[in-house]
Amino acid sequence: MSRGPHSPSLPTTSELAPAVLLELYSWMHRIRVFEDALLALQQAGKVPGLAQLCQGQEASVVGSVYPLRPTDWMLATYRGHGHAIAKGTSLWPLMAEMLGKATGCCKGKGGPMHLTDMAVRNPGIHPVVGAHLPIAVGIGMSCRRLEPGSVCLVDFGDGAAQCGTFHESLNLASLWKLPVIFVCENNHYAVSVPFHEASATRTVAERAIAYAMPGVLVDGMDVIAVLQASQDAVERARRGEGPTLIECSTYRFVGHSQHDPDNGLKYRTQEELESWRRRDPIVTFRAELVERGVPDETIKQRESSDRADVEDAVQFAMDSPSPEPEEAYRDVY
Ligand SMILES: Cc1ncc(C[n+]2csc(CCOP(=O)(O)OP(=O)(O)O)c2C)c(N)n1
Ligand SMILES: [Mg+2]
Repeated sequence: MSRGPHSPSLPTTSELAPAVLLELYSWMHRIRVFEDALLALQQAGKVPGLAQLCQGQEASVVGSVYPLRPTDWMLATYRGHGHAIAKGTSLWPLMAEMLGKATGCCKGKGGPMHLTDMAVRNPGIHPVVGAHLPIAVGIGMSCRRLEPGSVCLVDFGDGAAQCGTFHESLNLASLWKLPVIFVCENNHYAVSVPFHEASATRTVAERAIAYAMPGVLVDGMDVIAVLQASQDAVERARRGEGPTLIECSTYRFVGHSQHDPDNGLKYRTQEELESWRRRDPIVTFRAELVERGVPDETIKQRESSDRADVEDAVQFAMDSPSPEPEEAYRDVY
């Protein structure tokens, strides 16, 4: 099953219907279950290349992407498999791509690090830190000229915010009032380097003033807070008023990659990890759903359907063939 992309006209947060709340929860839950399965496949040696997980950051992912229309564009980092799911890539070709199979959304040639899905306007998750920000500015320019009303959302980490491309991109996007939404997922570490040891400013959001755009700092563990910030930024961009910088304060529950297998405990403390885990966006939002009147049984049904879909996607990927050798020369420029 592939659930369709998102409502073009979302109500304000206070008016969000139980069905929308359930949808937001389910997107986060699917991403978590998908990544649990991906991790198990990786540990079993089935994933060629690195698959870097966004576990803990799902509220930032889903809240920021949800207001986008199917016709809007989105770019993310290597940690962007959740973004691909939220933008509408079906779990089956996505999982097949993770295993480098011919049925993958890049015919097995993208893998976990170079995934693209132009069918949902995701021109790529990018392994080179900060390299996709100028691409987002270019897409923003093409949106303004060729597809007025469309926007481009670009997700990046706190490490990327220290790159020269960050400054160039924000400056140009603001100068030309391009419809770009810059979303920094500040998980407080770039590999093992803490944010406060790499940034001259206390936050990323406060840098927006230097580029004459709004800068918003949100709780990246709260899907509704992120959604509201993203929706405001998307609407501003659609009105032709230019870009916004959103900083989501969040945390990854796992190591930077499979080469950092002890959940990053060489450079961060168990207490810090536990204190963020107590704010797990999926657990806390589930409790909020129940409080807002969504029946527990309905949530459980959705959870088991998410799990069944992921299991089916894994089976599909495992059963799929590898690409033929000639495939290496197709779609290459
Ligand atoms: C230009 C460049 N320099 C260095 C690297 C190696 N590298 C891979 S991920 C990473 C850290 C990025 O941290 P951040 O932007 O905070 O994203 P996060 O991994 O926390 O999501 C680095 C330095 C790279 N991929 N590209
Ligand atoms: Mg980071």
